[in-house]
Amino acid sequence: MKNQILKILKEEDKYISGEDISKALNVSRTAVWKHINELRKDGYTIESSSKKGYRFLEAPDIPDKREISIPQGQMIGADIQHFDEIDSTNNYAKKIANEGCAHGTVVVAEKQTTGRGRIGRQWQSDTSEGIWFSIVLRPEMKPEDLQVITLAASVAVVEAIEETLGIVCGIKWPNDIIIDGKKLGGILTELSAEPGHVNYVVVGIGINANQDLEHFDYEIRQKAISLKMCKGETVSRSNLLGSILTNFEEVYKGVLLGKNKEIIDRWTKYSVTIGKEVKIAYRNMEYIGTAQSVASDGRLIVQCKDGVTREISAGEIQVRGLLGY
Ligand code: BTX
Repeated sequence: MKNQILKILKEEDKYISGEDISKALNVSRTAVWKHINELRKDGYTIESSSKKGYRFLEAPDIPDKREISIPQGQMIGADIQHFDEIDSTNNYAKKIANEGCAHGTVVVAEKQTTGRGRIGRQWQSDTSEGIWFSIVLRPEMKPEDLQVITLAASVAVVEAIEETLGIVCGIKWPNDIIIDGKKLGGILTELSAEPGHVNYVVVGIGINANQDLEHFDYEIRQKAISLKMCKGETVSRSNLLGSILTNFEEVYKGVLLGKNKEIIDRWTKYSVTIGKEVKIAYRNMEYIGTAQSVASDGRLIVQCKDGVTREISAGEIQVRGLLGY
């Protein structure tokens, strides 16, 4: 009911009387008044006048389904579940995926208490200044072909940031979103699969949106950056998330159609890894070489100094730029 009232107020765009709202929704005027007060508690600015009724003024920047706009019929984000606080959106997404939630379900949280990076690392996400979310996918693909989904997700993110904010980011293979050599965001892809069959994939994405430098933990202050720090002003998390989900729908369809080359070309445009010297640490071995390109399955092709060309899969190794990013 609360959200129906909000919809009416937003559509009206001028004063509408409590009586008209109550008639439209077939509820009492007291109920309308109660729900309007709840919307105000949620952060909505709604003006009221004893003679004219209610008027919608401003929405809070909360990335939930009320404020994220995506095209009609889009599957990614058709169901958006928003939490004030959660352990990790990836954990919750995996739980509901196991319970059978729909392809494209999105889990967003204002704060994560145990946000995770790759290989057991922590992801600082204890503040609603970031965009922390996970997308559940049910691709009809073989497990070994999934790597390109992470690259597709980073394309969706960097293109959305460029389109909505005019900021051009870099991507460090496979999934670090970089600005000025500092980390703006990252992607943690997890899956449940059996031989030859994928049950689900969860793509977890974290983007630093509105933090000031001192809001980052001391240990990561030298290497973290936010969109606000770049732009010099607060950015709308709900706008950006809507744009990422819309881009992801498009790029994910490309994955299903086997348009890997097109996706990798788009990814390469933003790459800060290709052409650079990299150090690969893998099973107590270290190789140094030049990152040459990304294969159609998403693996990084490195021409190593020992004369061997190696194809590297995410999750197996760490790639570090020797001379920064
Ligand atoms: P990663 O393993 O590449 O990066 C983790 C490393 O990045 C940490 O060890 C730390 O040095 C640094 N770091 C931690 N927090 C931040 C931050 N806020 N900004 C910049 N650098 C940081 C990258 O892993 C993948 C991160 C995915 C996060 C999303 S959020 C939604 C979803 N839920 C969840 O638990 N994880 C994902």
